This record gives sequence, C-alpha cells and structure tokens, in this order.
Amino acid sequence: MTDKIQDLLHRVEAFAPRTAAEIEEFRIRILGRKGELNALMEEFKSVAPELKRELGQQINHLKSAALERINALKGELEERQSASAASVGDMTRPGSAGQSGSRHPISLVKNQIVEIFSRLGYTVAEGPEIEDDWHVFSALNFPPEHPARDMQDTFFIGKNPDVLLRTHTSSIQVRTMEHQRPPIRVICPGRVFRNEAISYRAHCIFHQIEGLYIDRNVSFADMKQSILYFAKELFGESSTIRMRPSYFPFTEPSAEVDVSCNLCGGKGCNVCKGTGWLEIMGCGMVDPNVLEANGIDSKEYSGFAFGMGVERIAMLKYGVKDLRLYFENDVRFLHQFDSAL
Ligand code: 2NL
Repeated sequence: MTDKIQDLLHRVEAFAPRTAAEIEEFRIRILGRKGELNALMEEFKSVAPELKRELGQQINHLKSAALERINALKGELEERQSASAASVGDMTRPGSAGQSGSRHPISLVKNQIVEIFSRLGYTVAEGPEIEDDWHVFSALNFPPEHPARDMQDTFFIGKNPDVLLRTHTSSIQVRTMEHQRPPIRVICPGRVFRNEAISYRAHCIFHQIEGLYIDRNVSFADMKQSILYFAKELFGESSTIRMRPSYFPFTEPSAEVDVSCNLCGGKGCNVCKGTGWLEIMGCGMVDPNVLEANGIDSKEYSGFAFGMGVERIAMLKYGVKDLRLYFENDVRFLHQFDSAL
C-alpha cells in the first residue's frame, strides 16, 4: 500500500496541465467520490492495526499535497491568462482610427486638369520618359542648332545623342500622331526633365500637361474658347483670360495665356505682382511643318496645342511659394492637402 501511495504522490507532483479543464479532470480522478484517494481509504479499512498509524499519516499527507498542488496549478494558470489578456488589451474597446495618407498636390491638380479636358472630349495619352531626338525635337520643328538640344538643357543618357530624357510631353502627342489619324484630341500629362539649377521656382524634374486638337477647320477662336472654358473651370466662373503673342518652335502663331488673378480680382496684389494677371500656359496653332513631319496634310487639317506646368498651376491654386516643397515630401506640407479633392 505504501507503494501505491508513493506512486500517486509522484503523479500529483509531476502533473503539468495546460488547461483548466485538465486540472478539473485530474482533481475528479484523484479526489473525487470515486477517485483514487477514496479507493485508498477503502483499502485502508482492512489494513492491519499496527500499520494504521503509519499509513494513515501517509494518506493524510497525500491528500493535502494533492489539494495544494491542484490549487497552486489553478492559480498559476489564471495568472498566465490575465497576463496575456493584458498584452492584447481590452478586446471590446473601440479601435483607434489609423492615419490615412493624402493625395500629393501635384496629383490633385493633374487630375483636375485632366478631368476638365476629358469633359471637352479629350482622351488621356501617356508615353515614355526616355525618348529619342525625333519625338522630342525633330518632329516638332526644332532646328538642328536649337539651344534646347544642347547638353545645357537636355539630359542625355550615356554617349548616344539619340537617347535622352524628354524635356516636354509633346513627344506623347508625336507618338499619338504616329498611330492615329485626325480628328485627334488628346491630353498628355507626364514628368519632364531639364538640366536646370534647382531653386524656389525651378527644378530639374517637373510635371507638364499638354493638349493637342487636330481636325478640319480648327481655328484660333476654337483654341481661345477651349482655354477660357478650362480657366473658368479651374479658377472659378468669374475668371477671364488674355493672350499675349509668344514664340514656340512647334506653333505659329503662338501665345502666352494669363488668367485674371483670383486673389485680388484683377486689382493687383503681391501674387500677381500688381498686374492683375497670372501666367498659366502657352499655346498656339500647330505649325504646318509639324503636321507635315507627322504625316498629316496641313492643307486639309489644322489644329491647336497648349502646354502648362503642373507645379506652377498648383502654386497658383494653393499658394505654394517654393517649388521644392513638392519634392521634399515633408508630411507637414502634404497633410495640408488631406481634405482636398
Ligand atoms: C508651355 C508651352 C506648349 C505646345 C506646348 C505642342 C505639341 C505638339 C504640336 C504643337 Cl505635338 N505644340 N505643344 C504648344 C504650345 C505651347 O507649351 O509653356 N508649356 C509649359
């Protein structure tokens, strides 16, 4: 009988449960009414009287050891469970809202401009940033000695003068004319690259949006009206435009477009430098040389084109004073556009 008592005592000490259910099952098996301890008590009744004292002490010790062990295990388990619950936190608590990002002001303005022209029937076209001489210069009536072709202004990739980064998005329109016959109505947003010293108003990487419209009988008046519609949509219904004569190799005649200053209503302020006008884009009637170079009969078709810098438009719309802010991605700057479109 001593062996049985010792065996049970060892099992009690070695018991290593993982769950509360395992402990309860063990307790019933050992201390329950039909458990092993009661079985030993039953056996104890028929033990010789001279052994009763010794065996009685052993059984009492076993009983209290089993009770103690079970209570200790229960306590340990509860402690472990509450510790792991604390590390997860209160699961019923309402969640905290994650901080969501915001659109970059350049993307906001680009999307607005593209959307306005798509309402006029323009479709979006895109093209490669790494280009060749034809698509950036030759097809656009740039004479061989034009300064824009110079290393000073254009980034060339390696030693091959026919591999370069586009300096304007006109190359996209050239590619459009390659595989599409008139009528053509495209709006071309993209990054462009120019070898310029970086300052508050210049960067070597910036964004342009150009548009091209070619059909029979497209006139300067059509261009004026389209650009006026655009200016009113972007800067407000009360906006007006004016055009000043200008020069681009790819258009003739060419013009610079100003929009009435929406801050001072044309009276003159520090943003429009007292003039009441803000320059927003360049435009012109597509030069017949450009149409012919791109396989379009200039006697049958005419067209207009325009181009604008997205950084500049975003500066005017949001009052951004330094162009470098667009590239630094300081969240204090970016979060100001959280609630914008
Ligand atoms: C500006 C002025 C302009 C164009 C871009 C163009 C494209 C083709 C044919 C003719 Cl394929 N013209 N583009 C025309 C006039 C002005 O951009 O100040 N851009 C920032």
